[in-house]
Amino acid sequence: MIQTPLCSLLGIEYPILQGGMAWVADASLASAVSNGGGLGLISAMNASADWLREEIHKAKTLTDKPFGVNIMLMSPHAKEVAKLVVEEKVPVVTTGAGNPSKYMEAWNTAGIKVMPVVPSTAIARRVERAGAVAVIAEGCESGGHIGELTTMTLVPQVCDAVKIPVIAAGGIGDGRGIAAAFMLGAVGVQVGTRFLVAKECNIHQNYKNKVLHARDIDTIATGRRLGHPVRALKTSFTREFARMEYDASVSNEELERFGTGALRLAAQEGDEKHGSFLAGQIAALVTCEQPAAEIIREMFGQAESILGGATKWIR
Ligand code: TUI
Repeated sequence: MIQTPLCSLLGIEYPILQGGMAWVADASLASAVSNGGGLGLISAMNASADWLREEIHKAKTLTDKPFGVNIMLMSPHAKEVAKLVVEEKVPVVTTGAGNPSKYMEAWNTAGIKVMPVVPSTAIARRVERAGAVAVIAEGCESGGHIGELTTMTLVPQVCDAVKIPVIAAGGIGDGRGIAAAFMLGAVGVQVGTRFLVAKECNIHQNYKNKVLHARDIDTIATGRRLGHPVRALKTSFTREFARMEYDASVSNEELERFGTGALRLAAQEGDEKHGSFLAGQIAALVTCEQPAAEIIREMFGQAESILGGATKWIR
């Protein structure tokens, strides 16, 4: 059994968090991951506080284990959602796509454990000073909004930069990734892409099929021109987005408009033409739909046998 300080910090059995994937991570997926011994998270994405309140209530009926909320800081509703997690006594908040420092005092006063996703050592230090209990160092192998550094380079540097525990994210899809994360100094992992095909994940079957059939080079990062690169599976949508990005006659506003609504179209409608199917570079390793609990057990079983044999090269 693999137990790290993250398990006691969060009251979980396996040191694994489910990524707070927009339009994907609802009460169904989050409660399944929590029931499976990890920490499930509901994504607040761009949704209103009313939507999130309902999902939190739903999750409370589906699990008696701890679960958290991921707050996407670029959301127009970030402020109201930040208040709601206090009212609802959500035990854990992860944040993404920005600096959460202005909310941290209120969250810490409420006893919420805050674990921001960080793409660099500077931001890791900043959120540690603001009161984060841990940081999630996310490399650019991951799906969605990404930074510049890979998991392999970011995780050890963040471990050296802060005293709080570090969770590794980006490119972790099986037990080998978990074992590697521990070698880099992390006390746990965050996994997104592998949970896209969890049985309890309610995305459109087209989305799941795309992940199940992806090859190693089937993701692309677009949107660098707008200051927020996003990794997704290659589709006619990403090809057109990439073309527009390099076309000087297309304005930033047009480009933003072209991308609006694309996450929902992928997740809910399975729209291959207009949807943005966010996924990480590990998608090719994901080959079957499974219950979330089975994904967790399988990943940690593999990690245990790798770590158990880790001394085989030492003479
Ligand atoms: O947030 C994510 N992944 C996401 S958010 C998302 S929704 C979205 N839709 C359209 C455009 C952009 C996002 C889809 N995927 N991952 C965590 C993450 N956070 N990656 C990078 C960061 C990050 C970036 C900058 C965290 C902090 C940060 O700080 C900047 C600053 O100046 O403090």
